[in-house]
Amino acid sequence: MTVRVVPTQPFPDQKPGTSGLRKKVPVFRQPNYVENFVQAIVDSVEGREGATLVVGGDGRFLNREVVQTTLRIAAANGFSRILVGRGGLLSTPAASCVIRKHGAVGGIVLSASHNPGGPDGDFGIKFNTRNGGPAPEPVTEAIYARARAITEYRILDAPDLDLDRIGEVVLGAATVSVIDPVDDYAALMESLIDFPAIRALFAGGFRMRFDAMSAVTGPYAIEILERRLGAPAGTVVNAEPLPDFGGHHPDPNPVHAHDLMDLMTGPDAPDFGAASDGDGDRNMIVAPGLFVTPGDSLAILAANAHRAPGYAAGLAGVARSMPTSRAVDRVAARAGIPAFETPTGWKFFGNLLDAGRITLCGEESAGTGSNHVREKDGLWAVLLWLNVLAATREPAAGIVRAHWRDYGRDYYARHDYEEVDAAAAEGLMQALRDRLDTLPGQSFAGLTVETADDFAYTDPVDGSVTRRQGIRILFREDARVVLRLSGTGTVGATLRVYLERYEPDPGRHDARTAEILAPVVAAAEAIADIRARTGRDAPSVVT
Ligand code: VG1
Ligand code: CO
Repeated sequence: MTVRVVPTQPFPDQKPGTSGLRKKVPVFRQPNYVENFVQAIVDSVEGREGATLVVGGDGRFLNREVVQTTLRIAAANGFSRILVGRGGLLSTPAASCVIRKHGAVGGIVLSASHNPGGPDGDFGIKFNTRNGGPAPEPVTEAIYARARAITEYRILDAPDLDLDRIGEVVLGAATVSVIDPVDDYAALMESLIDFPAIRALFAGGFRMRFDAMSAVTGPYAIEILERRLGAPAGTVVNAEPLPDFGGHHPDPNPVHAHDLMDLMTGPDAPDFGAASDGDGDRNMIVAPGLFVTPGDSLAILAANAHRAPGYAAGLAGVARSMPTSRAVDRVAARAGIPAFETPTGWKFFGNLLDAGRITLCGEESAGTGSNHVREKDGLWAVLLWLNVLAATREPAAGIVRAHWRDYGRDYYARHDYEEVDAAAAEGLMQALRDRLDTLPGQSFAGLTVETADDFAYTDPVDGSVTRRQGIRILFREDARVVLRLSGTGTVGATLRVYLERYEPDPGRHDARTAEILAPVVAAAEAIADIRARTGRDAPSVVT
């Protein structure tokens, strides 16, 4: 097999965002587009000569083709061992697990996460480093710089490999191992979570539904929930990964997982409901009649993690992304452990996890995780919840309500304005930045601004500074508005408005979120002029 050196021209738009390079499928189908970016990644991997690389994706449209291309480029660029999930599949957390367990120098993960797939949907390529986590900014910057200057790529002339059979194949100077995508991950879960207790729970008649949303977690959930934990067949629905996710938006929230919501709010609700996203790193938790916000879920897991064997020693600390509700901070304060506030995106948790400063962390966007891997992990969160349910034998909704009574309730919602004109969205943010200093002391819709700033983060481990991560407006009434632009959208700009209000009084924990947040919504509108600037009367999605 010969290595071909192919001349190419750079594409100017290969800049990784919050989570890798994400574009519409037709963009990735341009000749050399994939090859350029994969070569740019490979060029930025130090010590690749003789090293191990992990490759896999969420099974969406283009997954198989891009896996084949990636294998051929990796084999032509010095890697000696390449691990790839059978069928080209690996969930994001499983990829992180495999990288760590097998001492790989990194991994190339093909996914656009919760974005829709199919010929007109989205595709994505991201790089994870040797700790198993998303590449930090200096690495993504290096990849982008390389992609802008690329003049050639190296690729092996070889036929497609059979990805459906477990085993080893020689590819040029490299060996490709097709591995079971679930094995290592399931073993890790079994080492952290009390499987016997959960098995006893299911044996006692406990029922749940896990909606894999026709995405990558299906095989993982079937193996772990149904086979190893004894949940009845049919517990996992939409379990087969489909290239277009059955035409759905594989985003586990009350809007896109409405079948699950209907079931859980109806008369036949099982004891527990959960869902995961396209690449398996997000989770949604629903108790009968009660959606658990990701911020509450993080706080509840932090307060109860010691019930699972992997966390019996307690937590070193916790972290949340800045727009995530402050519920977990209250748990940390009571436990006397540090709580960190980071910019949006899992890569910012990496240093804290590596340094042992935190054990658990999470984001409002349905991401929860721990130091077991370096990605957020959907199924892990579901298993930790099941562990808590099995250990306490309390109903899920009861656990949530007791938590509110104990710590107070953080009412929370996110309003997304999708596919807004990019210049208008930038204009809105800039106008806000320009008047931040004038806001404190002013009142809007009955709320008085206490502080307002543009969030900047100094990493406590390496001292690096990341600026302009979103506008925070804190009100005296213990309410907060955060505004930022998405770094994962693929069309125009997406404005995210995060709204929250803390309510300590248990007598007021049963109100509708929209009602409690109405003044906060009105204040955000008054301050940011959202309607006029975006030309939208209402958000595209409220979660
Ligand atoms: C969104 C979420 C963020 C998450 C990111 C990747 O980013 O807000 O919390 O880390 O998606 O998640 P943005 O920049 O669009 O707000 V996933 O499940 O795509 O790996
Ligand atoms: Co995801």
